[in-house]
Amino acid sequence: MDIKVVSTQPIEGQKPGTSGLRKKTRVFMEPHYLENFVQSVFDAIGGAGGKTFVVGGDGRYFNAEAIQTILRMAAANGAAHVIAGRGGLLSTPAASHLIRKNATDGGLILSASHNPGGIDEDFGLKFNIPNGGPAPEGVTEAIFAATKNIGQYRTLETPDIDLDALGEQKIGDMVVSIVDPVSDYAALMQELFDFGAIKDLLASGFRLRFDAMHAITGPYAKVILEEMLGAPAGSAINATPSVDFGGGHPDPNPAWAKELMAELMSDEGPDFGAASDGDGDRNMILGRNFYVSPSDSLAVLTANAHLAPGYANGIAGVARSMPTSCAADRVAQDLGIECFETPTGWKFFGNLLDAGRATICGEESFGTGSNHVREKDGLWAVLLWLNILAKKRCSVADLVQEHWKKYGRNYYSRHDYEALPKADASDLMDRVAGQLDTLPGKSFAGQVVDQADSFGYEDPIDGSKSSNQGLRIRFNNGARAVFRLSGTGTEGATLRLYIEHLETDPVRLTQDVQSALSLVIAAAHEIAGIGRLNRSGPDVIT
Ligand code: VG1
Ligand code: CO
Repeated sequence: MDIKVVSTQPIEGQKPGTSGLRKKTRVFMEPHYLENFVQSVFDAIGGAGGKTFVVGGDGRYFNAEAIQTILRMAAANGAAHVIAGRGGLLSTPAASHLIRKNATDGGLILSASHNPGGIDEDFGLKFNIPNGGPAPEGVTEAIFAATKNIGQYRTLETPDIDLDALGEQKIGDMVVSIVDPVSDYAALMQELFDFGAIKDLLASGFRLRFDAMHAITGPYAKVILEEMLGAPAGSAINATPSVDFGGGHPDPNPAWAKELMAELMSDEGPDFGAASDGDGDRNMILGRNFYVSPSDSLAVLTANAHLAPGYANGIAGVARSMPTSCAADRVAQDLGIECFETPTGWKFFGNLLDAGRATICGEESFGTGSNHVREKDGLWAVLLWLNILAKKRCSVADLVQEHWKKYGRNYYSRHDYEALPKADASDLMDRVAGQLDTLPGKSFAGQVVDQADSFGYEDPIDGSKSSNQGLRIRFNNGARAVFRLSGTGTEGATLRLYIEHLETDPVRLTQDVQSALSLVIAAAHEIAGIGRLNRSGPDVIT
């Protein structure tokens, strides 16, 4: 094996964000860019020598080329074995499962998730640790430190391997196993859910539509929903992964999943609709003429998970990211289980899941998952919903509305202001942060501030601390506004404003969401001076 040691220099800005390093594809394609980061990952984890990794991605532009580079570098760094998905494809949850199932030393997942793909769009790479979850902050900081110190990387001069050939090949001394991306994951889903009950539901005339948004979940949905569960062919749409996601945003929300929304928001629509994102870890759930907000979905799944065999003994606890609505908290209280509030990003759930303190976790950003892997999981959420509906035999709307009657409804929305000049976004955050101490007692749009703080988190398992995780303002009527800057964008800065208001009056449970929240929105605008952004409104409202 002829190892090539290439001299390089640190490249600015290789700091992993909420979920790995995300940059414009052309940036990742610059000389040494990918190589520097990959070598830094290996250096930060004490080298790759003798180790086994899982490698796969969401199939976006540059996925296959980047995988060839990573494989050569892994071999040159002494790795013993890499398990890769056929065609270089693995959904993020499937990669997490393979990392765990094979007791590997971690994995490299290539994805920029819900961000568009293509040579002029986004690319991303993240390292997951042996528990299958995204590297926690301690590890991402070590990786970033290594990127600032790097002087050389190791690679080989070898021809590309055939990523489409199942079975074993060798690069230098390293074995590469190419595996079917779907089969192990599908088997795991079969263990967790009552496939017989879901099959019966689908055979009874219940119609479903799943939109893979030209991204990674297409092949998974075809096998699981159509072949294994018997949904008619064509139930999964946009099911062939493409390098640029058909030119769209593979982001499962009402703004980007327009085709699916149009079909479901009709009296003749299917009974159930769902979509997933670029790398398969997000989900949007719809019923006929009914949209389920992700925060409500988390609460409904927590309340009903016991109907699925994998959770028949109940769940130990639930965890949600701080900006996610408090709907799940009341379910946890009712069930007598623990409820955790963590910073945004799945990496913060890992310790709680490993320790058995949380079983189900969720984020307002269309992410839900459980202890079956250490990532959020789009198809898992779809299957849990179907399992619950198969047992309850009611509509999505009835299930959620019954839930609201019992627990109240957290009206909830997120307003995103994208690609802002960085200075404008940080000025706004400074403006809010500067007022935190003096806000309590003051009134905005007729609502009085009760508490205001900058969210910090101390991990209850390992005691690690994370500060500055969002600015929270709570009003004395229980409403809440949260300000945060995105850690996944690749252009300027994205401001996220999260707003929620709890309604328990049974006759006020079916209002229009934006109107129900209008006073909290007005108060948030006033406090932050949103008008100074010079935008006519948010770019995306979910
Ligand atoms: C966003 C979401 C966050 C999610 C993250 C990764 O992060 O808000 O909840 O965990 O994306 O999801 P940010 O920092 O942009 O708000 V994915 O599906 O992009 O891996
Ligand atoms: Co994703």
